Amino acid sequence: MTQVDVRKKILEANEAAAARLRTAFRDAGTLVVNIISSPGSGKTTLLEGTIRKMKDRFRLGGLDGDIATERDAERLRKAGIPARQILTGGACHLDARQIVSALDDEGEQFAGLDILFIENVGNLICPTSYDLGEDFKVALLSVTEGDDKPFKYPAIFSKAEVTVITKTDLLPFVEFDLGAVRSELATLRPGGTVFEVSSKTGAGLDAWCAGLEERLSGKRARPADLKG
Ligand SMILES: Nc1nc2c(ncn2[C@@H]2O[C@H](COP(=O)(O)OP(=O)(O)OP(=O)(O)O)[C@@H](O)[C@H]2O)c(=O)[nH]1
Ligand SMILES: [Mg+2]
Repeated sequence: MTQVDVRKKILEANEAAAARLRTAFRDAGTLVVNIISSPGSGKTTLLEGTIRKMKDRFRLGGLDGDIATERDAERLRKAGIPARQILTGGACHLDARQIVSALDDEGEQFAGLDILFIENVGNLICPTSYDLGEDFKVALLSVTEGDDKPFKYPAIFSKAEVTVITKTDLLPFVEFDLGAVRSELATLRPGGTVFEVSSKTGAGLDAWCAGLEERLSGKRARPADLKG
């Protein structure tokens, strides 16, 4: 079997598991958000801020993919939601079967959530190809990474329905052309949504949370035969 055949088989198995997850999430009315970015762009910090704003009104849960350490799941638990770390043993992305087994292990804690956040392994390339049964992918781009990232890593920014530009409090200190980034994102993902957020100052967090609420209501309002 060639390398191409093996990769195809892996992706097909992932698609099958993701389709089963999507059906289960649809039946449960859970909105699932797959968050992807380079290491250190601010995924966990954005989730901590989101949890502070939403946890009193919504049942939230988190799955955190990492190569090593329980640190991110601990941070989310400390912020007040059930969270589980998935250690990938060196792999640079999460796959749908890991999500299935994490949810099987967690049982009740993760049943009937309003929103499940999946923080993928910090990487702009590998997680792009793996469907986790999510409603949509969110790409984060911090202003400290450089404004060339959507040009250099177009696949993730075209697959993500939502891009969050993070660490905007640092804009005065770095060279980052917001206009050029927004225009490239519009080309890569026409009709996509872009939020600008600083988890440090809280700027933009309300709009991001309102976007999540809107998506959750939209998912639950859709007639059963159109849900997917
Ligand atoms: N100034 C500033 N720093 C931030 C902001 N958001 C996150 N940080 C800092 O950026 C660093 C990385 O943040 P994390 O949230 O851990 O990043 P991450 O994407 O979860 O990282 P990995 O899980 O390792 O991929 C931390 O030192 C945060 O305090 C922000 O809005 N402004
Ligand atoms: Mg993290």
